[in-house]
Amino acid sequence: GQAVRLADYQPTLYAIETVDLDFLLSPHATLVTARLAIVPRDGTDAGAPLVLDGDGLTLVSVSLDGRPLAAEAFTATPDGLTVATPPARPFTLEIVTEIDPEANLALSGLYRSRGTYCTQCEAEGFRRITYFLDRPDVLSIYTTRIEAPVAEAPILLANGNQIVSGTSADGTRHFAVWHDPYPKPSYLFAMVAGDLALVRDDFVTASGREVDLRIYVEHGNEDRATYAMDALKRSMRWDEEAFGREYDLDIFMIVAVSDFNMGAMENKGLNIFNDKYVLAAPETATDQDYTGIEGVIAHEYFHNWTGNRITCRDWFQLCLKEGLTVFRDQEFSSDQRSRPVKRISDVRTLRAQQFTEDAGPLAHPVRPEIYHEINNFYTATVYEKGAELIRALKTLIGADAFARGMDLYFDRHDGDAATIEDFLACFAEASGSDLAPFLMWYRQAGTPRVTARGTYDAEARRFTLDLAQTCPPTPGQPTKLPVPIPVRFGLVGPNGADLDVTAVSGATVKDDVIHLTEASQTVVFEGVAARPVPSLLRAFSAPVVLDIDLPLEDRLFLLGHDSDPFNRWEAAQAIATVALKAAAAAIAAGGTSPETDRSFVSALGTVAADETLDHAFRALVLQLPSETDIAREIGSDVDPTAIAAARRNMRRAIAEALADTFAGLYDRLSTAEPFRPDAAGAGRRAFRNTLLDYLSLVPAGAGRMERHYDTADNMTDRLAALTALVFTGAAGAEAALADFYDRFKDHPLAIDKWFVVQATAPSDDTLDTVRRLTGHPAFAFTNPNRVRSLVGAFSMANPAQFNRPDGAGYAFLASTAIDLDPRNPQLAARLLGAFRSWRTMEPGRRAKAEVELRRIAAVRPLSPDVTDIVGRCLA
Ligand code: B3K
Ligand code: ZN
Repeated sequence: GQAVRLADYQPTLYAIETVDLDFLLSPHATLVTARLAIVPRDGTDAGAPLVLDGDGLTLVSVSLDGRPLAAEAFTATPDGLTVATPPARPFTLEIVTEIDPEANLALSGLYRSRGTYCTQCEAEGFRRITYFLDRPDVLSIYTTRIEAPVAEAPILLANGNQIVSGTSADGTRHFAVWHDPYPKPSYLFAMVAGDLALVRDDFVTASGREVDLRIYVEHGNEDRATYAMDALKRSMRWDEEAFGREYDLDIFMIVAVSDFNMGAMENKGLNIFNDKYVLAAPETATDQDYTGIEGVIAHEYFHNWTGNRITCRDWFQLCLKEGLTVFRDQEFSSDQRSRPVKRISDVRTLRAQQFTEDAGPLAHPVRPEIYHEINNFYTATVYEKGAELIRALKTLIGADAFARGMDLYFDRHDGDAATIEDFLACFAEASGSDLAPFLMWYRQAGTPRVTARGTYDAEARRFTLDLAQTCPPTPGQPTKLPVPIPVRFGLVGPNGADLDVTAVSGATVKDDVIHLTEASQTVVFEGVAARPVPSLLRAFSAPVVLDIDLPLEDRLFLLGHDSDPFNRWEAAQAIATVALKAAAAAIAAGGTSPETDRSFVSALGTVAADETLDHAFRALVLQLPSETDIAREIGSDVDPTAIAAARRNMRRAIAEALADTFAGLYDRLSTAEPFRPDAAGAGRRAFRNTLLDYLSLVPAGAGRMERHYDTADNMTDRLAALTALVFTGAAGAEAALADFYDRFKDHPLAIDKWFVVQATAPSDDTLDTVRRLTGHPAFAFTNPNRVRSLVGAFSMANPAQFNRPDGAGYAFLASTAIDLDPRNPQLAARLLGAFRSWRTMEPGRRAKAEVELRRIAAVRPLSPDVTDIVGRCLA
């Protein structure tokens, strides 16, 4: 792909006011007629060429105002259609293209998923359907006619409301016409046709509009859509209450399909979902699946305002809709469940995905300024860091100003294709503050590092906090400027309560938030009665790395006493990280792990047994930082084998020391309760399964693992037991794997978990197993969920095995991506993200990874998607 630059943005010369689409569906030869009402924009030179995007299209005919265009009046290739000198007045262009949905394995444009016709147009899939100005700042009113054989496709859907339908005299063919009254960019277009079952409900909006809610699934899956429907209704209500946003059409539809490149898509009035984020039943879906469904249903629904009603001017502004919508879905889930637990889970994901991305060759700003392939920018940085920036903004300006800014944004920009500058201007106005410095957060890649040093002067009753921020270089950005960082804090006194702070100087401090705006600032607190333990970055108030060298006793104190639950959890993580880094270094140098600190272990025991704490919270505190987190903290010359060993040793030490406590807690939780996928039930299972995980490492686990598996009445528990059996190489592992397969062989989404367990097993045989499973009848390279469960899980979630010292993991991923690339380049590129940390490896692994990356780069042809990822990895 050509480089596209933000600095080069120009509006189009022509507007497309209405789009009338006509689909004559046929598996291998669908005819698409597009009638476009085109208007030269003010200032466009008379007769300036009209250049439409295409991608792999076959043109059948093109006419202007009803007359076929002469051959010399236009040029058409598969990848574009140019009308040399269009009229200098409004005109209608009618384009007929022929496409082959059945052969479309890239799952972009119009394709078939198990016989159902469906579309995916974001970011640039619409140009695979017809020639168009396929960019988000061209907003049009769409009317869509779909015609198909009744037997093949009894259901015909598109955006908006159905206005006409009919059947041929002999009853074999039918059609439906859908009209969407809201102007939208082409990436939000959708149509679906197939033989699907319907689950219906309804919703009355705050102002009394009745909305017909429909979820379409494959026949037989109707019972498994109830949770999604419930999540949808809760999302609709919440958006009214929390953001004052009502739904705006008479119908809202969700279609679940099996073959989908990502989670879901927010097409206006017709969301299309990966069925993984719709279908759930207790026997086949884990609590994580339920929360995933709730979050993604909410996310896509919330896009109706943040993304659809107000869309992006260009793809550089992707975070305008994605960061904001992730923030909104996170807030929703926090309100539906436990806020601290949600916050900790989100920060774990942020660190694992975004911090890791930000620390390597694929690092890019939340709002990038250049791209070669936009599909590679649907990243943790745009989504998750984008959401963190919204939260940090809210923390800096306060909840009231933030709410006023949101209202202003909705008022002022409804119907617009907007930019980050437009968005920030609303908050600057609402808060009366200058947000120009805040824009640097969007422009600079890299994770800022905040260093904090506290000193207490008992005599002067003064606590001095020296804060400094730096940001490491990232590709194309060698030097960085300071950004405004909200540091939520408390000074924790000896009794565990926050000390009252009477006077401060050195920085703006509003309520419990320090505004760190300079490269370094010293904040002085006067009247501090006793030596405090600073609790900084409470609730993770900004996406930064906090470097504070608190002694172990202070961290243990925060773990036991901090009023901020996030920082209690964080204290345990920090203690473990320090110890795991030291242990990994010792092991890598040929030594053995130092012993795990007893006071830390006993503190974990205390938290585990503290019945005043949520089960879910206790589970999170007991979970050590991941191997990926430890590797990122080490930063260079990483030896993933040593990290895995260090982590395994610490888990075993904790399990051995606390075996009795854990067994007692586990046994007391074993009383059967009916399955409910709510926060309390999920928390109980998470805690019990975390205990089982520890017990699996000691003799006490032996019988419990099998019993846990055999008595499980839900997937969360069954999968936890299966994982423990497989990961410990227990005698019962093979039998459990066989049983699991047998039970769920008709449930592909459950079989995905069976692939994940085997692909993430900490065994030197895992790569062989993964290779063998690619030939399993339940596996298919054409299905992204299968590929992600096996190849993706191995490469992203099994660092020690993917980064095998012999390079065989790298070679496997490279070969897989090379095979996949001609069929599904987006998926191939996504998998190759696993190479994002290759430069941090020790020299032996680094050399082997480089060989594989170069091998991929030399393949011809190679998609723009893979070319871009590999090119950036090697740059
Ligand atoms: N907007 C879509 C993502 C589209 C990805 C295109 N490669 C889903 C979402 O973020 O809601
Ligand atoms: Zn989104």
